[in-house]
Amino acid sequence: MYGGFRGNIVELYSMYKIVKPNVILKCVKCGQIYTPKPRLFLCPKCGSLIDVIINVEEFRWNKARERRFGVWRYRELLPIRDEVEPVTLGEGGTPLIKLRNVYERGIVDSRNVYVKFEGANPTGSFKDRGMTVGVTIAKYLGVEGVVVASTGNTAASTAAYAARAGLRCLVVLPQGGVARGKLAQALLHGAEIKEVEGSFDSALEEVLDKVLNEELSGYYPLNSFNPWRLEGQKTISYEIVDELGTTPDFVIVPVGNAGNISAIWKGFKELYELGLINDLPRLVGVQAEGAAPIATAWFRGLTEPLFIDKPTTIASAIRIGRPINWFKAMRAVKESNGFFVTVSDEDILNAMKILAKYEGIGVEPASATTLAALIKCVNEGKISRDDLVILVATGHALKDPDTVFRAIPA
Ligand code: AN7
Repeated sequence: MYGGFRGNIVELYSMYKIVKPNVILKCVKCGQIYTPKPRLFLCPKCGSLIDVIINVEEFRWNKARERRFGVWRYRELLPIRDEVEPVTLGEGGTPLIKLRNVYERGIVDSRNVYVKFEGANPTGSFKDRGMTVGVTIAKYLGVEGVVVASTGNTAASTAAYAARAGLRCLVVLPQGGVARGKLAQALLHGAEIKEVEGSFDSALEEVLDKVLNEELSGYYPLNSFNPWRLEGQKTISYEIVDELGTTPDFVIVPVGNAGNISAIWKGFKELYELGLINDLPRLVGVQAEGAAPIATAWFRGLTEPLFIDKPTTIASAIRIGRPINWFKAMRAVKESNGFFVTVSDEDILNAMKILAKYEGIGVEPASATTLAALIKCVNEGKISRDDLVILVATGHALKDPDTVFRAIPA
């Protein structure tokens, strides 16, 4: 008992050295409030995930814009104390590219579409936004290393930021399920790689079990059940508004473990609650047909996902059957008056080729789901041709060269 009590005081102290005093944690389901603790990931009362809540005093675009375009431009809206120097590689500040040619050529009947090109991040995916915050916390907590389960991009990003911070990195991957560019990055940045049988879901289960049983006590977990990491990812929304000066009608996001769509919604909602935007966008979550536990449940009007054991899709990044953030994501999409869509592997490959050939934008298959979804939604009349639409293109084409060679034999 005494040890546990002492541990809590030390944890509380160590956390408030890193996060601002106006930050609390809140259970997403039962609403219970907690003081920030580095390893509070599941609500002790009801077992659900946790959100970070920041009581922002003031945010002014003008002041923020004196800083470089990127994650740390929005420091007032992030939980990290001003005096903490972040572990950064210059993440965020990615291009917002307006599509031109696909409309003119009659390929996509929508003329107000922008791609938020997250492939331009330091390791080539949006994960870097989360890792700059997550690894900063890990570094100042003084842990030995960081650990993640991953379909690839999280591994690549964590490995790079851990290297930058001088921390060890352990990545747990589904054997044979990770695209080669991502595996190469994890190796190059010096991660220790452990492969498990089955899908990403088995890898995540292993990490979560070990973390909850304190078997990996020297290692700080940075999967998206870690709410601090998602604080970095919410800056995608800040940047979209910062650059457009308005709220888009639709934001289309690929959904795997469902952390990113949850973070994006949190970002927009915070701007709305601070009076910085007057409207909220509608969110469209996209899953691949063979890996659609949330979308299939949504179609049937269910409020809980239909988990699947063997997810299949060419888009290995989102080959996930038991998304841990399902509750946050379903709530976000519902609150936004949005919806979920599924797309076939054929549509994904086709969309990937269209973006690359007609617009010069090279994305990996998971990201191409967004254009495939837009085409489907425009055809079905769910999105109209003048709507302002953002496609969140989460990862770079170089991540998965093998799929390109299979789709376009050289
Ligand atoms: C390119 O790297 O889950 O819905 O372990 O790499 O927040 O999971 C990757 C996910 C979309 C889905 N696009 O985001 C991992 C991992 C790309 C991705 C997603 C991922 P979430």
